[in-house]
Amino acid sequence: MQYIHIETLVSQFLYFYAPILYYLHIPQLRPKRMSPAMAIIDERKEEGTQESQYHKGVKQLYDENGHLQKVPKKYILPASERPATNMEDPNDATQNLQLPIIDFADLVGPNRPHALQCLSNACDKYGFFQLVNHCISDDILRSMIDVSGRFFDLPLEERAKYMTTDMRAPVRYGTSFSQTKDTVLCWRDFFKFLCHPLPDYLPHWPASPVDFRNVAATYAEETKCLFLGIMEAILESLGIMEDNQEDETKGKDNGNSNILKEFDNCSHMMVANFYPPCPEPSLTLGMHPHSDYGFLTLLLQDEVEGLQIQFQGKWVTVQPIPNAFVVNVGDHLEIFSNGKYKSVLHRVLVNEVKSRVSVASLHSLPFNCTVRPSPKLIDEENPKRYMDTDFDSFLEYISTRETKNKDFLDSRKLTC
Ligand SMILES: O=C(O)CCC(=O)C(=O)O
Repeated sequence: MQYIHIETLVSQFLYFYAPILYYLHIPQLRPKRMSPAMAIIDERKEEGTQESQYHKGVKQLYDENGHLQKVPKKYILPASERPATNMEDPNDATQNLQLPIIDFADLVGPNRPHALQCLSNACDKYGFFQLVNHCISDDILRSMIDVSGRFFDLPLEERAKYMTTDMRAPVRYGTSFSQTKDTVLCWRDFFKFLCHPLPDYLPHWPASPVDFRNVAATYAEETKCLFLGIMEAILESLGIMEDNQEDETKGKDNGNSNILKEFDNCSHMMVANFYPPCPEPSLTLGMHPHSDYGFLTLLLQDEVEGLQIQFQGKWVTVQPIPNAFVVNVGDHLEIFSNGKYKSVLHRVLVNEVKSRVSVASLHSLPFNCTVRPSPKLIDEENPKRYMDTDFDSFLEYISTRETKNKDFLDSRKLTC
């Protein structure tokens, strides 16, 4: 009798009470009226869901919410960091800047001495210039913008194959600057891929769109060649080119003295950027103010304006010139030139109507090299202004904090 009673209780529990207890512990099946503690758990869960949504990027956010009327909170900058439209704000970006235009044909022709003067002035005064007549065909440039746009148009599952937070990955798809560290996210998705040596990296590049590898490989080779041409001119404009050759014949190692040779084997990374239309462009940015880490960046932008550089304390918009490159001095060139040519803060605005695509080609010394001020540019009047640095310290720096402005470079400055 006693035995039957226990058995009844057990089966009653299993068949009747257990499912109820189970049901009460599944959050989605819980009754609508919750205790305050239960409500908090639910809110956190919702926040968690949104975070993972943001990690899919702004393209996805935009595509999934065609009706998106507002920028989600996660993208809203503090008022002081928003792109101002207010005339009274001293940081107001109402003007467009006509950047110096360097004609590459002049740099390699009989007008070289004059072109070198213009180049020196551009690097010294602006840290940016537009490069025209550079010999890379319009067709290659158009194809690169086009294939990058088509890459971002692929279904998320295809793009997501390249999502990683590993900064050393040969290819990396992501959003914002650092989606895990940025307190406020940028309205930008990116695809970064290493390019040199090409045979090592090409197999890692996307096989879709089908022409991606072909187009990007041609573009990578051409931009590398162009970078070498500009870099040679920049070394000459710094007055260290002849010495370079002399040192070479004397076989003297003078701290990056053979730098042009080292650039043959340079680190080369390409970044394709995608900025979808944004419902409230005055509250956010496509890219926060930053400088680039390498020697030079060759930026190709489509016809949609958005790039702004800081010039004389103001944000000014760079007008796209069809098929021109926007070239800018990076942190490594600032270090190498011992501060003569400075990397310049730049940022990207977004707009309500058009998406924008740009492709940045970043060039520096091989990843395992040390970058240091050229001894030729150090003397009593110009003491060494920067510590030696390398790519590892840069990666270590950016992967352990939210970086702002030029703070990596600032961390390398010596107080003379
Ligand atoms: O999209 C742009 O105009 C600028 C991109 C940029 O600054 C970068 O990729 O570092």
